[in-house]
Amino acid sequence: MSWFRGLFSQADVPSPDAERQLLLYKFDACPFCFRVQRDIESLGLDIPMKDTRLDPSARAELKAKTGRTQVPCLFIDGQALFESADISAWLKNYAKRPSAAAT
Ligand SMILES: N[C@@H](CCC(=O)N[C@@H](CS)C(=O)NCC(=O)O)C(=O)O
Repeated sequence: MSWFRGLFSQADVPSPDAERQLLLYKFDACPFCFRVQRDIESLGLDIPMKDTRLDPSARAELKAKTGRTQVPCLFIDGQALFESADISAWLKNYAKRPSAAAT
């Protein structure tokens, strides 16, 4: 979806209109992560998460994949999306994907 890509500073973010494999890196004391987790809950999404403070290997994994340790970071089909506002906007669109209505 070309209109969608224009919303984000990060290139190659898969569009939210199809089923995607998601993984959120976060830690609990992070207010930006809290906001994303609150949105995930209110949207009724079930997304696997890794805590980079509780699990040093998760932090190392995030660093190895992206060169950064910043959270929240949402992996969408293996593509990293940083920035809580961008993540929340993507998730709000993802919750409206056509296949979500069928489940
Ligand atoms: N603008 C970012 C800020 C994210 C941020 O500052 N995260 C902090 C934790 S609250 C962090 O990951 N700091 C460690 C690091 O950058 O390596 C967002 O809205 O997601």
